[in-house]
Amino acid sequence: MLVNDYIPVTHCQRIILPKIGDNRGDLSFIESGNHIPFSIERIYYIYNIPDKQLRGAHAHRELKQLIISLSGSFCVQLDDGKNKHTAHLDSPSEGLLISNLVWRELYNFSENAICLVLASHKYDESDYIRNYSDFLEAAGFAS
Ligand code: T46
Repeated sequence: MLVNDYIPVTHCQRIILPKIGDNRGDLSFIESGNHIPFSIERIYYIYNIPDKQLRGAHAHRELKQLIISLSGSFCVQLDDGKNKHTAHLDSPSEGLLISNLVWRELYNFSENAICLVLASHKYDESDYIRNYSDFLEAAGFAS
């Protein structure tokens, strides 16, 4: 049984992926509904990231995602409006599950970083919340 790490941000989790290694190298895999709690509708990846670049800085109304560092490393700060947590991703055999209504910021990308994202929905700009106050309101923390 795989043991996943608890993260104090609503429905977010560090997921330890299967890794099958032999003298030819390592192989990891991800199955919808088995290792991640959604069907994969889209895959995208971020690469050639300039030094000190920030990505993300938004939340999603419905979208759930699994983020993996395929190469190099980077940090992801998660914020559900109440709790914050920073994860450092540096292994292709670990994923960070990010639920909907979680503000995320990706930064500290290493020179060779490749960020792979498995997403529960196709791209839809209307699903984005790009203003932090709007995010707090949607998450139920409006002042
Ligand atoms: C997230 C982080 C980790 C598309 O046309 N299709 C796509 O599937 C995506 C993801 C983006 N785009 C377009 C929309 C923008 O014109 O590509 C451009 C850059 O997208 P964005 O500024 O949203 O990229 P990031 O790296 O800030 O955020 C992305 C995801 O959008 C977001 O869901 O969690 O990666």
